[in-house]
Amino acid sequence: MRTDTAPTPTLLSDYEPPSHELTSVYLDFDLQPEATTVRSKIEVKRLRDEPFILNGEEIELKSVKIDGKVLKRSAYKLDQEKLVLAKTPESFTLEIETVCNPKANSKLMGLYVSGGRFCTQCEAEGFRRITFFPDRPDVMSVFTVRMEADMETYPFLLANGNKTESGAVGKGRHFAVWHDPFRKPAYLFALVAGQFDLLEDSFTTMSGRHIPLEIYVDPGNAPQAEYAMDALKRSMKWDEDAFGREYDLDLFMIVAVRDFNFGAMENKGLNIFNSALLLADAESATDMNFERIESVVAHEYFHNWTGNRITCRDWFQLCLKEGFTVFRDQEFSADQRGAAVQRIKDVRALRARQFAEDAGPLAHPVRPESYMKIDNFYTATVYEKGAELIRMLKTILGAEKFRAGCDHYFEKLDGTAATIEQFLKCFEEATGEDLSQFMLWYQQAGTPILTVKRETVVNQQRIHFKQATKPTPGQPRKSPVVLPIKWQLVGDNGPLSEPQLKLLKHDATSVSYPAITEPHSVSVLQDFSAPVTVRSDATTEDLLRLMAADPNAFNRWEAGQTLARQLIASLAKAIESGKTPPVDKALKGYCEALARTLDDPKFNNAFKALALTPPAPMEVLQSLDQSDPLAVHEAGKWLSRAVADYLRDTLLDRYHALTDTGAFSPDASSAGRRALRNRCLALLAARHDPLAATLAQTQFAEATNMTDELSALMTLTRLGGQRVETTMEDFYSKWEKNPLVLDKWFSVQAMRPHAGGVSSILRLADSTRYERTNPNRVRALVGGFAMGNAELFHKADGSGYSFFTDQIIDMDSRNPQIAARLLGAFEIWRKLDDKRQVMIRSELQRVINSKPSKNVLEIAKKTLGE
Ligand code: B3K
Ligand code: ZN
Repeated sequence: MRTDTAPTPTLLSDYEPPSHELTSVYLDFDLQPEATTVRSKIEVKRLRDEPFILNGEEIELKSVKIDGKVLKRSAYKLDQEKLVLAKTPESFTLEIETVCNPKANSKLMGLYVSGGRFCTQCEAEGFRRITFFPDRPDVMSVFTVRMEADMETYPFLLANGNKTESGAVGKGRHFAVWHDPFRKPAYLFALVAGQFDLLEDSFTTMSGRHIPLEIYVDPGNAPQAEYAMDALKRSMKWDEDAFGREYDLDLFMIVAVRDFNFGAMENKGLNIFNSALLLADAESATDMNFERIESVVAHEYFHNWTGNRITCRDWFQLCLKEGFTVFRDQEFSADQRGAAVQRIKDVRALRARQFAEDAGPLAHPVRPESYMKIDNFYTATVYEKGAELIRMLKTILGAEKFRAGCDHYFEKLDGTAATIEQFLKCFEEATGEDLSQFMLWYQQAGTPILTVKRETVVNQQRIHFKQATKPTPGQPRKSPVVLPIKWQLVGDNGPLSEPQLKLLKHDATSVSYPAITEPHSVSVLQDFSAPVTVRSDATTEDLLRLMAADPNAFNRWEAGQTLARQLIASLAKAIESGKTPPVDKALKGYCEALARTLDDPKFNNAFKALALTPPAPMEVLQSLDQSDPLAVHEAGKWLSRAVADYLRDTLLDRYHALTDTGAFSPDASSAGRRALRNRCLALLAARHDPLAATLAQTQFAEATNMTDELSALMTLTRLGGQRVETTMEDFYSKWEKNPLVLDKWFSVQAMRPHAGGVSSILRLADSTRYERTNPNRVRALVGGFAMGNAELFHKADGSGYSFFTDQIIDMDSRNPQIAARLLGAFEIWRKLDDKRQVMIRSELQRVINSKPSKNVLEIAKKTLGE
């Protein structure tokens, strides 16, 4: 929708309970790609004497009936966004007939066509694009759905719940009726119709119920769904063991589609997935793909309890379901793949996306208080920081009390649409703890800075902890939050104390311990016990000691990252002022510590690969004041080169020793081995080792799995040279028929250095190979470029910014959600040098002048600070 006037925000403080209750909803779909008729029959009870508001967008209203009587046009108000019935009886039957055009639905919200199949996406506000309805999560009802479609083109007709009827209706058409006995909000509605291959399995629940499991995929792809099926069964079992949660319906279905705005959707009993997060086999999917599939399958399944049975009262409470469910999927992955490695990966992602958001113009609380478009609030803050809050709750309460709180929550609020206040109250009731201060974490934006200082007082040593949070948009003053700090003393040979937990509730606190003569350091915030930035007085010597001896694997990794961040920051300064970076003691110590980690049998390969991966340059940029992003990028490369020079022989040795000889397995240990081996290759390439190109070329030619093939390809593109173009084309021809692998090809193209500069990316966007209507393809090219190609995106002449803006404006005309999300790449602008700030501001103004959608307008204005 194009807007000329400033749209009004929705406020949490304006919340009013629904005026009408829906006893039951019956929907009848006559499915035709260009004109689908939807007839609804809803039993309504009036709760308050107020107008009944039904949302509706881009659908054609044919008729409205109350208790069987057609309403005259004067009996209701209708505009672009809603249908209002000013006066209604106390209880009545409402019948509405509408027509929509699924084929023309390029926003991919509501009912649309993907690859010739009908599918839906209703969260957050897509149901209103199907029929007029009180489209808000606190209006829950029992749904029955009948659909009718051409039998040959659409042999499978699916919806939520259980199938109660089906059959032929003549003229080559058939029908099915589905009934979902669980009350649910409209955003969990789903319908699918089309031709699929079906992968079947089953799961027996803890009470002995036999649940058929069905995964629907494009014809020919069933074997690629086997890993997802296995992950589903493991998730179902895990939720029973870890949270006592059993599946409820008689059937669980997943459908994979190619055109999807995000990863997947937890519709009751009928999850719909982006095929990129469901399909995998050794040849076409990387280990990272397998890992993501496992966690997203689990995430959507876990929503059945945290999201579906207990849903959100309003969209401000989104973190109630998302934060909790991300926490649950992280715990699941930790159990499946190893806790330390999982924690490191989760924290890396948090720092890269959420910390950046919290420090920039789009910062908002985990529970926001105002929005223009709720689609813009499916953010790293709501999801990832939301999960950190649940993790802290568990740390503060302890595992047993946390579980008691969860059990109480599931029992007390089952079947309701709840708030964060109600959620926390359940934990207070179950444990007797006072969580009033904890609520602040949900209300206050910004990443707290935790300052740690040591002091020796006579024969006591003290550690002082202090917290402060910088102002964020709309929140100039911050209060202290309750901060769980896990800490431990570490000597050269390991721990000198047990791990301790200190709660910092005010601005400052301290802990003390008897003086120790032995040299030692403090390992602070073990396992990242709170989502904060640590500023400590730890010296290089402390960090090196922790890298060598911290018993907490996460903090061992963290010490290396802290040191690397400091090194990159000072290298960047040197580069920016035209000096040659010095090779100092810290750098040497860092390299030696990495060498020891690489040799340490206590750590697995996955951990070692992470230890050898320095922080992303953009993460370092966050901690600096207005810098040249390319200098930081150069500094990152310089550090990798220095590490590779130091470790050269070991890297080469490991590269060969870790070569796989057996059959492919996606398990954590095999994936860890491949990760470390490919990390060794990338480091050798970073020093432009003459051997690296040969190794990468051979690996590319001989790879039997996508992880190795793609890593080799990326290494070759970084090394450059004449062979890159032909290798890229070889990869293209090999995978031409597989759209998921072609997405990978596009992202490698988007992220690689191009001699032709930004115009090479423009050529890709203009080529017939590019599908501008497909979100995965757009994310691969435009997202890959903005987030993964610092050299071209931040090019000093501004050509990267200008290309990016053109793409956003173009995308916005079709799919505002995707355009708005990609536009987030500009949120970094205040961290950049003056020249780049001016260029990005003018690009954002260009976006605003293009009369964008509400989604894009909100992000552009907020990014500019308006
Ligand atoms: N709940 C969906 C996300 C919907 C996004 C709507 N803009 C997937 C998930 O988080 O599980
Ligand atoms: Zn979710």
